[in-house]
Amino acid sequence: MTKKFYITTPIYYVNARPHIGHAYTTLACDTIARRQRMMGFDTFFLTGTDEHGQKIQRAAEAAGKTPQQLTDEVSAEFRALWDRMGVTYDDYIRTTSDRHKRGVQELWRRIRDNGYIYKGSYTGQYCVFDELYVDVVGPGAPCPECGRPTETVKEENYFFKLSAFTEQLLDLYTGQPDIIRPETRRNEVIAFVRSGLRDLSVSRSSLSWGIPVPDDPKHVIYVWFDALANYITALGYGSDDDSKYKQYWPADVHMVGKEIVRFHCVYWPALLMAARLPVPKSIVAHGWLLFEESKMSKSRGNIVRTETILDVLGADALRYFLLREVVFGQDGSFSFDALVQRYNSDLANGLGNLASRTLAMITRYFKGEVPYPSGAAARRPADDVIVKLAQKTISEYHGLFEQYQFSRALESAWGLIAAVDKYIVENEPWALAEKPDENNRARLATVLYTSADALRIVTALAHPVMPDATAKIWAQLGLGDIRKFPLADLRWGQLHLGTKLGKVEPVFPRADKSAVERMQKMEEQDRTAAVAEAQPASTAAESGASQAVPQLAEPQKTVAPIAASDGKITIDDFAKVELRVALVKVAEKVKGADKLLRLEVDLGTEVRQIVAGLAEAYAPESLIGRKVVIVANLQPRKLRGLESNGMIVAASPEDGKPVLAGFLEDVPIGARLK
Ligand code: ME8
Repeated sequence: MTKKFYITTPIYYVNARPHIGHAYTTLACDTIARRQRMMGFDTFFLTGTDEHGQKIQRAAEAAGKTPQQLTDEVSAEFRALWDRMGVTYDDYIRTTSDRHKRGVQELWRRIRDNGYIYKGSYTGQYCVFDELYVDVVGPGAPCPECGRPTETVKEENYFFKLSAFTEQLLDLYTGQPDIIRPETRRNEVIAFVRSGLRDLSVSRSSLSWGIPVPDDPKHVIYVWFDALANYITALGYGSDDDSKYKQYWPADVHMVGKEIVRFHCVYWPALLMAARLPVPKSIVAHGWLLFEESKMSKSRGNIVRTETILDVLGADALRYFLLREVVFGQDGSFSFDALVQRYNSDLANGLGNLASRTLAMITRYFKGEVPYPSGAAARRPADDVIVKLAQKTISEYHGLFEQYQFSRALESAWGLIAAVDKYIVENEPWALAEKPDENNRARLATVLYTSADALRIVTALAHPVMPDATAKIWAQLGLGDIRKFPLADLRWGQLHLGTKLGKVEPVFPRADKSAVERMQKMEEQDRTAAVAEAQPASTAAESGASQAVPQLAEPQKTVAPIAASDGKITIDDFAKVELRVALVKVAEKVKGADKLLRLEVDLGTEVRQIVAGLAEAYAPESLIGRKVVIVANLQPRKLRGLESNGMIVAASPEDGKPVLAGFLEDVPIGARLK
């Protein structure tokens, strides 16, 4: 009987566009799914989007859209990107779909009917960014997960009896030791559970953008309860046809980033236990992709778009880079320089060069038909070294891949490429071809067969990582459709005598220096375009050091003026400027700059760093705890090496000091000015 394999990505929030952090998880899952299919598993690969909750509702408000409009747009954007990259997902779940809503409500009823949901009221802190109840800190305190300020929530809620599952969870982690990987994450989770679990609030009554609680529609189901359930609702749980649920659940792998381990390793298994459903077999957590030393994320404004890399180097290059460069489980840095360097050294000069030189020589010396080593006389020990190394590489690669050690697996395969390159140089097939007596001919056949079979082996192993390029090399080797190759049977010597090669063409053209510049430029242009879309020309002006102070200076050259010819703007133009109330949490002088203060301001959904030209008018301490107005959708920029993410609004008298805009009545933080 064919074994099944079910793998999932997190479902991504639709408050922001996809970036290569999201692509990292999705591509890792796609690689695993492709490999499992080649290994003969009946594989199901799920991805999708997480579309409910306060974070999305606020993002929609900020964008001047309904939540449904925003989620439709951004969810489609994620999906289009995965399609463009050829991601082989089997289903795409959206949490606003009816099938999902039905399944979530069914799960709720089941847990409730089993006695694990009760009504209570919650007074405490909530982190909107993480959609997390934080009941261990006081009002205004930062979220222990992300450091952003929390909001006080006081509302009637339903609670899930999480505390009842402490022992069962600990037994699960012991009885199923591989359930959480890597080990460091497992230890963190165990320590968290041992420290004692409190019951979890699982509904919101001050929010409408969510799935109604069955039999009490004043409440909506907590967004993480809703989101986690996607892993079963996508399989038809709670619907008339749950055949896929029966076939594929429990999941073999939930792949997640390290920041959402607790939701997946504590809350999710406990919810399933409460519903008396099987728990997942494993949750695998990877580290973060960093850009300029900090986590790539929209709120930090340091994202790299996947599209830029696809346009310049293609999907295979990105896939290879992410899996080869980043040690899976740990954080890894992304840079365009490193990407291009890896591309040239490992793909253009490595696999690409081995393929083109080997196949070109077979074409030239053997009329494009695979020759076969003839007789012991033509063999040398060097040939056996390659054969042995290839055999060792196959088993090593499989072993490492199964342990999610993608980087080491690829390193091992590329070790074989390097050995074959050296073998070709040392055995000089071109010299053998020049004196074509019988011995040399046999030797030439052996050298080229050995090289070609090693190339075939690396190509098969690398296929799940680089599906397009390897499919081309496979076809050039005359072997047909690589996806049909049973990877579990990969052995030395499966390349048959007389196999007719396909048309030999280079697969990885070398990238020159301009590739880096082009990608950097594309990213800059994208950011500028986003600003142009969001900013009227008159407010786009900020002059260098005094970013906090709006002054009517020259508009940035790249920003298209959108004011009408009479100098007036329309209400739509104004609506593009996102003015919001923010609370100053931190204020300090910027070293070596008389006018500048570095501020951290809380927007309710996030904390931003803003560098403002206020130092001559305000002492830093006097600003802490003060509510200010900020332009929240300004393109980030660097001032004195510090990133400034927004602009503080102040009146700017001709010859006087700036005076901050403020309010006479109290206003909630995050409120929009319009
Ligand atoms: O957390 N480096 O969604 P999300 C590596 N909706 N991976 C990154 C990354 C980075 N810089 N940035 C994002 C949510 N990711 C919830 C999940 S699941 C039931 C609900 C990847 O849009 C990584 O997989 O914030 C991370 O866990 C996920 O995107 C977070 O996506």
